[in-house]
Amino acid sequence: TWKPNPKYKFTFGLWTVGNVGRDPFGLPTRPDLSPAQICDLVGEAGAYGVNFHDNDLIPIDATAAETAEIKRDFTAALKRNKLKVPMATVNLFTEAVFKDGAFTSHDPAVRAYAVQKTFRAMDLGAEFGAKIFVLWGGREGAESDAHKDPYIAIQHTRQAFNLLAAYNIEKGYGYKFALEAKPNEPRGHIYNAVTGSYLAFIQTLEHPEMFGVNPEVAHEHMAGLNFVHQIAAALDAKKLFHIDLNDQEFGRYDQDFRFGSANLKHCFHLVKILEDYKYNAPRSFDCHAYRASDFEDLKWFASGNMRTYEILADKAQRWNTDKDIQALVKKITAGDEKIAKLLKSSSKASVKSIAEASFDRHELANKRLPYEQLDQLTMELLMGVR
Ligand code: GCO
Ligand code: MN
Ligand code: MN
Ligand code: MN
Repeated sequence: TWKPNPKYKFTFGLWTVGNVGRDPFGLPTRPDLSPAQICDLVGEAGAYGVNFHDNDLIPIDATAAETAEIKRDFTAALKRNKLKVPMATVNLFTEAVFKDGAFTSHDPAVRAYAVQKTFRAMDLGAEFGAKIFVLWGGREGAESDAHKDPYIAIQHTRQAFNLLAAYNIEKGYGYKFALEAKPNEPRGHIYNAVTGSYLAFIQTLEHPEMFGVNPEVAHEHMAGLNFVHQIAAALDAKKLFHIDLNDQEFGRYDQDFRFGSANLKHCFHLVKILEDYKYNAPRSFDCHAYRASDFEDLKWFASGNMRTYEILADKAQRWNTDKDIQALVKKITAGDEKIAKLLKSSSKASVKSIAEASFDRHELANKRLPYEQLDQLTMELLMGVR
């Protein structure tokens, strides 16, 4: 049971399952896996596909011969595991040249190099059929605003995104760019810190239709925000091009835990909104196994992410069909249909009717909202006793 259903398009970044357990304080605890070994692991677990940064697949200093061999091995591994590559991205954070950002570096040559590196990552992704290109501004930020003018940084970001869109058109790649916000880490402050910032920023680009967002659970939780509400905004804007699923204790360092392992209730509501509104792009797990885990445990990590999603999708469906829960939902959402209709229109007639209507606020306040009951039933469903 809970075998991954391809309809969910579960994917893993090569860097997620391939994470070797290095952290700022400690050395790796697991051996390096090749891209092909990662494909075998997630393929065995039943994933739909894998994603990569340019340099997860091809080391930055690889020779032409090495590159060709890696591509050959990777292609074979994709094939034997029936894996797709729906998304590709670019590493603009590891190399020292990006120590003060890529698209927002002071140095125009660094900015141009970052754009060129992204062009090449787009070429690489296209070779493997990727149609979504994620842009996460790893080091686009500052520790102090004395260092960089944030107003100019926004303009530099726009210049880069416009160039990427132009390249996408010129090459006919048909990419949709998915912008990923993160509030802090690895910089003290990061520009476009939350998903909502990008939703607004997209409208200022030369090709807004090409750009959407790639929200990540942990990133909004690091900022203490409600992730599900960010997803609602992205869905409403028709801009949810991709999603990074993982988990994270609120307010802590960047933990990248297995999906659903820390905030099950939030994850339930997340799965519910994705399923209710028929999100249809890949569900990508951007997390890594605990540092203490070994290769065997990695398999639990990989399948655990997908199992939790499917179990929560099942719970969401039960919630939508649970008689007691739905009776409560019906009660709390019921209201005067004629007034609801007025509110839907901003016509002169609607404005006039609303302006002239009479309301009894005391009577309106009397409506019962049995929220304790509804939340408890929700929790009991989640705890498995309904
Ligand atoms: C992080 C980020 C990254 C990005 C990835 C794709 O916290 O490290 O979430 O994992 O998603 O680099 O661009
Ligand atoms: Mn992250
Ligand atoms: Mn991370
Ligand atoms: Mn991410």
